[in-house]
Parts: sequence; structure tokens; C-alpha cells
Amino acid sequence: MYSAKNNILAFYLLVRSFLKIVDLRSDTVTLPTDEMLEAIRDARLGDDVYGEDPTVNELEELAARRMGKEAALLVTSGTQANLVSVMAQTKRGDEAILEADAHIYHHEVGGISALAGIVPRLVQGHLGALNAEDVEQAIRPKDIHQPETTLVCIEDTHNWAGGTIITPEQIESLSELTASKGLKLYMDGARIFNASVAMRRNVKDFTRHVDSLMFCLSKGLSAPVGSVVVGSPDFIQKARRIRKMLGGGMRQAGIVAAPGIVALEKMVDRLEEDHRNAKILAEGLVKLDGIAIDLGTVQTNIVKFDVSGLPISPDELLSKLWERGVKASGYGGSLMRMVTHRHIGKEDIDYTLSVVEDVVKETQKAKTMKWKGPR
Ligand code: TLP
Repeated sequence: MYSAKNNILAFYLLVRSFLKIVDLRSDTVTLPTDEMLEAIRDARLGDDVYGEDPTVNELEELAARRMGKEAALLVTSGTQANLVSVMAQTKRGDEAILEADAHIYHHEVGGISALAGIVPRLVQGHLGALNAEDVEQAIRPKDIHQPETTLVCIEDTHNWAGGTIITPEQIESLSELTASKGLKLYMDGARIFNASVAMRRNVKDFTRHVDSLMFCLSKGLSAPVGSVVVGSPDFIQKARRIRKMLGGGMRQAGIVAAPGIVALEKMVDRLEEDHRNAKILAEGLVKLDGIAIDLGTVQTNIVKFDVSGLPISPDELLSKLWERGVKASGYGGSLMRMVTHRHIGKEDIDYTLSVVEDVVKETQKAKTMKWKGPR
């Protein structure tokens, strides 16, 4: 019995290994390029906690220059970048204004409250973009009873809105407000290069209006690890101390910075291909009965779609897709997400569309058969 079970498992694993896998869960799954691996091998190293890793220093200088700011800091992840940045610009008990579906609020384990002591104040945006008047309404008056609002955070592109772009003009209007109220404006720019490439605008157009930002090396840019926090020298000095406090002081971190340099120098322009594929994917999915997409949200490499029109639950759909080698992820409720990236070619999009179409037809058919049963 035991060996029969084992044989079945071995057979399943063998079949599975031949099946095409299209991993659309996230652009975080991208593997380093050969050039990145070579850069890691050849990196000049030192102890970065002493500020002596030449490759880290090179990446930080490059990142600051690219973003039009004075200083930068390599950190371990996007989550750490956001936490370090919030902590460096607030004090415990302060309030930070965030878009209602901000990644910082939903998906960073409550770190800004648990670790930074921040009260989050959520403001509903439109397609992820905060409106300056709404933000103004949410700023606390100076009152002994209330927390002090000190920071406004934006997210560009906005993950939960479906990879939507917050335009330089929208950022500028927020910055006029924050500057006039003495607040800091911070950007979670995990995918800011997606926004810049999609709009064909220099990334500095997006960054010039914020006091500080972070961007991720490890998403569509394909580096294996790391994010970079960027801002003024004073902010970065504080951020560096906080990174150390959070256990993020790394020693020979040049092995992380080296592929990051390749990411910044070589991997930005190709994001356009991911955006093209996301559009093709969305236009194919929206034709399927039971799947709804607001095509206006498909602005970069994320396709967010609603499956409430299908006769199966999102979890069932995810597992049916996975059985056929297509990995997607859920946004919660009936919303699902597919993210294009360097390992997804046009043929993978075609394959995904044919798999989703098969699953949809199969489930619709099962529903019809069930309906006919009692007659
Ligand atoms: N987002 C991940 C998951 O956490 C959902 C993804 O697959 O999209 N800001 C934004 C806007 C992000 O999308 C993410 C990661 C982060 C911050 C955090 O970055 P990491 O995962 O490096 O901590």
C-alpha cells in the first residue's frame, strides 16, 4: 500500500516535471541574469557596516544620481525599505496618511504600527492615487488630544489598484500640499521604473516632488535581493542607523549590490515588454465569460481581474490553473492577479489564455450539467 502510494506520487512528480509552468504570481519570482551572476562573482567587497564595500557604495551613488537625490541606502527588501523610511521621518505616536489599499498598510505585517508606533490614517484614492483635497481633510489639526500627522505615503505603481500609475502631476499636487503643511511626502516606488517606462518619462519626473522614496531591485528588474532608499543625506543617515537597529546592516553586501547595479543599468528598458504582454493577457482574459477587468487599470505589468462571474471560487480557480501549470495569485475576495515579467514570453501568455479558457468552459459546462440534472 505504502509503495503503491509512493509510486503514484513519483509518477505524478515525473509528469509534473514535463508540464509547462507559467508563474504569474509576481515579478518577484524573476531569477538573476547571467550578467548578474558574473557581477556577483567579480564584485569588489568590503564591510558595508563600516561603509567599506565599494560595490555597495557604487550602487548607492548610482541610485541617488538616477533618482535625482543626494543619497541612497541599500536595504534587504521593500518591506524593510518602507519601515526604515517611515521610522526615519516620524516619531512614535505620529499619524501617517496612506492610500486605503497601500502595500504598507495591508502587506507589511503591520510593521509601521508594531515597530514604528505609527497610527495609519487611510484615505481612499482613485485607481491608487490620492487626491490632495482628500488628504488635506485627513490632516490632523494641532490638538492636544490627537496624534500629529507628519507623513504622507504614496505608492507608484499602485499594486492593489492593479499596477496603476500615479502621474508626476498627481505627485506634484500632493507635494504642494505636504510642503505647505510641513509634512513629508514619501513614495513606495517598489515599481517606479514600471511607471516611468510606461509613461515614457524620466524617473526623475516622478521622484522630484517627493522628499524620499524607495524602489525595488528584486521585482521586474530581476535582481535576486534588495531595495534602495533614496533621499537627503540627513534622512539617509537616520535610515542607516535604523536599518542597523532592525538587523539590516549587511557586511560584504557587494554581492547583493553587484546584481543591483546590472538591474539599474540594463534591466529598466525591457519592462516595456512586460507591459505589452500584460495588455495582451488582459485583452484575452476580458473576452472570457465570467471574467471582468477594468482595462483602464492595466497600465503596467499587473493584470487584476474579478472572477465573481464564474461558478467556482477564486481558490478553486487558482488550484485548477495550477494543476495545468499556470500560477496566479489572489488579491482577496473575488479579485485575482497575474503579473508579467522577464520569464514570461508571448507564448506563455497564449498558453495561459488557452488554459484559463479551458478552465472557464469546463466550469461553465459543469454548471449547465448540474442545472439540467433534476429535469
Ligand atoms: N509586493 C509583493 C507581495 O508582497 C504582495 C508582490 O508580489 O507584489 N511595496 C510594494 C508596492 C510591493 O508590491 C511590495 C511587494 C513591497 C513594497 C515589499 O517588497 P518586498 O517583498 O521586497 O518586501
